[in-house]
Amino acid sequence: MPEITQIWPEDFAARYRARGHWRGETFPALLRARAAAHGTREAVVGNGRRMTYAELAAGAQAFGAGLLARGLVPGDRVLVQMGNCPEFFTAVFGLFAAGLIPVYALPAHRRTEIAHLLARSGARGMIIEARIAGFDHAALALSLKDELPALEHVIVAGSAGGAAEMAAVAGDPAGLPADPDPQSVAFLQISGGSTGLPKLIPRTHDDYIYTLRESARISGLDGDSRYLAALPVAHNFTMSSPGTFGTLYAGGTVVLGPVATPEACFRLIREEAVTITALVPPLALTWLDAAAETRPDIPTLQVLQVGGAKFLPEAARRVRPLLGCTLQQVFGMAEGLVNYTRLDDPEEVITETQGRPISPDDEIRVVDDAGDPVPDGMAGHLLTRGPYTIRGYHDEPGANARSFEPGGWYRSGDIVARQGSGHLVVMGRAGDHINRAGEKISAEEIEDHLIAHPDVQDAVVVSIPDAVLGERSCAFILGRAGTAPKPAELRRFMRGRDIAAFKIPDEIRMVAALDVTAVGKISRRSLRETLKAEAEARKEQ
Ligand code: OOB
Repeated sequence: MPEITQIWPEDFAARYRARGHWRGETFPALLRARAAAHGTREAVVGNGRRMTYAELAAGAQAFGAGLLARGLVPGDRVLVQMGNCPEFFTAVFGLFAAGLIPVYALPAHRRTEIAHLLARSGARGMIIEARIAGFDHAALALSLKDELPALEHVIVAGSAGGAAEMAAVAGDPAGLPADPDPQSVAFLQISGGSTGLPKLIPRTHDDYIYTLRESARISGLDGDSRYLAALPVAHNFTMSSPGTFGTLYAGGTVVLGPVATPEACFRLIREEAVTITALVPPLALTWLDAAAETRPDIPTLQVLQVGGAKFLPEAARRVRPLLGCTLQQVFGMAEGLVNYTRLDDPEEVITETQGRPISPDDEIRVVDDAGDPVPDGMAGHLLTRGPYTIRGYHDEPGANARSFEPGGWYRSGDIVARQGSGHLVVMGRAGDHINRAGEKISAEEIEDHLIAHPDVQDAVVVSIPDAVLGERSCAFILGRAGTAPKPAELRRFMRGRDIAAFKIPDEIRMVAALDVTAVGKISRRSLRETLKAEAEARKEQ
């Protein structure tokens, strides 16, 4: 198992320290400091529980010590798959306190993704919610434990036969290790996955806490802020932009939304006096429609952040009139770079751009296919490096060679245009990836599943523009000679592959042949063009 590290060249690291970005802060020290400064203030509210900073810190320390008492050792990886529940914070800060490294999985992930993340990270433990939205995560975890010798510990919030209960895992905090090296890896975030299964993104204490401090400032957070987590807590947007961790950094209160529907969230915003929340564009659209209908009384809400996928100006302009708050567009990636519109930017910047970088030391290059810089205002590939953008994925030599350029530049796969002011406008993606309501789907991964069907000779997955989801997926299927699997049968087959449900193609089309490019590769471009022509023909009707 390769060591888990994230290393910037020493001259860059020295600059990031000298400029005050990396301050040697660590997650265990951060929570202790907040608990000491305002222990009685509410840190996390959700599922009918209210936890103060002192309770969160004490609970996390006892839990972390309990994990070590069970035989985990600092540096071990532990996969965390939980919904938006307070125990998520006890678990993750407990892992930090014990020097253990969380690996974040999303609730939508199923056996295929979880087994991959466990194997790649070499995880020795899993901390899960026994059930999330009706799915039995405990049964899945226990069956994986039988199969994977490295996976020794399954701990559940709630209860499930055969697994340790989180509440019973407690030890003496005196047994916790010294604080980690601020440049060491704090956790493994996962990539949106543009090719194949999710990749592991090692983030350090120093680099991530820098983004929390600056994101909190840019989004106007302070000790009175109340952040509603409506999106999954394990996603990088919800966690750090400024998200739940940025809120804890600022000494505010995290309010957990079990679902992101407008009815439930408007009520929570009212009851919990929420000041800021974050959505992906399709959810923002449902909130806007609901608000147009019901005119909710939510005067405490100051900021609505929208990100994860492109939010169109048309919708963006409706935010203030309908929700009575400032829109903040957020264009970020788990690999690092995050852009924000600033709260005091002119209205047209807020509605028409995806913001500008957090840091004066975020370096941005917009280049053409040959790698040459394009002038401002022209679309090109976004390359970036900076004080919180990784220099490589964990144990992915192939992906690292593709995604990182000499000099350490990360090739984001996004096509953007930079304005003279430094604001970026996202124009699309270069790669074969579908951004379905902010969930990133790798075309290649889905094609792999489809061609596993005995009647499928070849499969190509492309995105189709969708008014609600932004993009949806369409699979073109070439059947084996003499066979034509039915779309319903292929859907059933895909469900049986134990993958996240959002990856099952929205549309499946049988074709008699697939166009190929000059080098004999199947032409996704020609398929996309077919779909586009169809959409335009429909519009004209
Ligand atoms: C966020 O992170 P990921 O890692 O799930 O996905 C990153 C990709 C970007 O490369 C881009 O393709 C797309 O998601 N994206 C946007 C966008 N925000 C993200 N595309 C257009 N407009 C936007 N506002 O999605 C993420 C991480 C941190 C903060 C916010 C989002």
